[in-house]
Amino acid sequence: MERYFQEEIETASVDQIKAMQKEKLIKQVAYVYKNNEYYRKKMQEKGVEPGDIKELEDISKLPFLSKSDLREAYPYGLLSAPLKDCVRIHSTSGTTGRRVVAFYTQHDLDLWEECCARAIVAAGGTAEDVVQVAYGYGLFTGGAGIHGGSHKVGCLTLPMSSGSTERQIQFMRDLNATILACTPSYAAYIGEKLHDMGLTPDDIRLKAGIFGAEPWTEEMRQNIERNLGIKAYDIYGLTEISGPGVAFECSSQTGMHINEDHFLAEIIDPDTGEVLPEGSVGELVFTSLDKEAFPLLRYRTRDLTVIRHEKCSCGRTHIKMKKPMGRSDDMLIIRGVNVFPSQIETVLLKEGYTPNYQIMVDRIDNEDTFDINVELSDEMFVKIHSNGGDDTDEKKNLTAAFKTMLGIRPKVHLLAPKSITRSEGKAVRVVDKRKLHD
Ligand code: DLL
Repeated sequence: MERYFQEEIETASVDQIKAMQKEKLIKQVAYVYKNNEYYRKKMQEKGVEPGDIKELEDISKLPFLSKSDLREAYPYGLLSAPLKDCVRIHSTSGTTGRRVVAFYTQHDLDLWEECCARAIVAAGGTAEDVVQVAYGYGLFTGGAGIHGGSHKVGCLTLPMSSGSTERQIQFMRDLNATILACTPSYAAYIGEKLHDMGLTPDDIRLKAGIFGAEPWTEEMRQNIERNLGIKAYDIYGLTEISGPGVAFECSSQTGMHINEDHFLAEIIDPDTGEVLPEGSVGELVFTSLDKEAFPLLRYRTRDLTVIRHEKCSCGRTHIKMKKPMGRSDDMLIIRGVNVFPSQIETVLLKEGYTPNYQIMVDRIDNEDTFDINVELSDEMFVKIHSNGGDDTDEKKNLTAAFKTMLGIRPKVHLLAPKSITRSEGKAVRVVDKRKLHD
């Protein structure tokens, strides 16, 4: 029987949810207008007042917020509650520009942790479970969010943080961890390490994994499920909106339910900003409905996905989003063609390679170069070397598979096992040297 953390709200009818969203939206807009000068100015510039928001559809009258607003308003400009009422900050691991800082009151932390608790229960978690949290702790939201959710469910929580992989496996075995929470790339690494230590999934007690914070493919899911002997669940979120648990996968694994009682989702055309009908691919935009410290309205995530209401076998009624296919700013344009790292991952795992790869892009003599470093498994390495080290056929076949998927031909390099640095957090898949020349 399906279990829920907050059954009444997780299975409420669509009409009930919409009515609740409308009431909360009206209140949240008035609250932000009153308490946040930065957004009030944006609304005034657009000629919108809180009184104009009477129906859910009126949300399209509100101005968007984007990462550049967050940078401009750093650190306190988008804070909507008195600093004395805030109890925590988290921050994103952005590589360029100023960091983004998000604030939380105790109410905001409770709301966020409840969302994470819903995700843990949807992955089969109960008070009997032992949750090993191997997301990073600190400014990153992964560790703290799942940790709080695990407490709310009443699980025994192992606050491991990421890294020290052998020690992770030792604790996993000694304390009989049943649920692992970390990035999918770290889960793949833990699976690999388990194998290297001469262990099999039978030597551990894990039953489920809650993996997110970066895009990962269905092929990667199967790889992790096999290597760890678990069912792997996806979880989505972003610091600006709270952290992990904005959306989470249930037993049907056909998309992630967005916690719609707290976060209102829209899909827009990333170029025009126009709201697209349900079922279209576009950029995901979130409006928080009941936060106090950092309630962003119409925040552009840059994540590309599809959202859809559909009857779900788990009984949850909240709208579902597909696995994001990547961020619009992760998309590479190489020789004029759009390339997502997830497409490379799909090809590699389908063709029997490891998910350890790196994409190298550069511009030489005004032309894009496109190289993919692919790491061989021990078995493949031995096979190639027993043939005298000639990997021409393997390279040819893999290059052809990439050409079919992408439409352009990369230069493939097959590397020895363990030559690509493993990730303990979000994997770095792309080295784009063209940016250095700009
Ligand atoms: O990654 C929060 C999180 C922690 C989510 C742990 C899930 C688990 P940020 O560091 O602010 O927050 O990065 C947010 O990561 O906009 C997406 O581009 C990407 N992302 C997060 N979850 C997924 C996922 C955390 N399941 C950014 N699939 C988001 C694909 C994801 N991309």
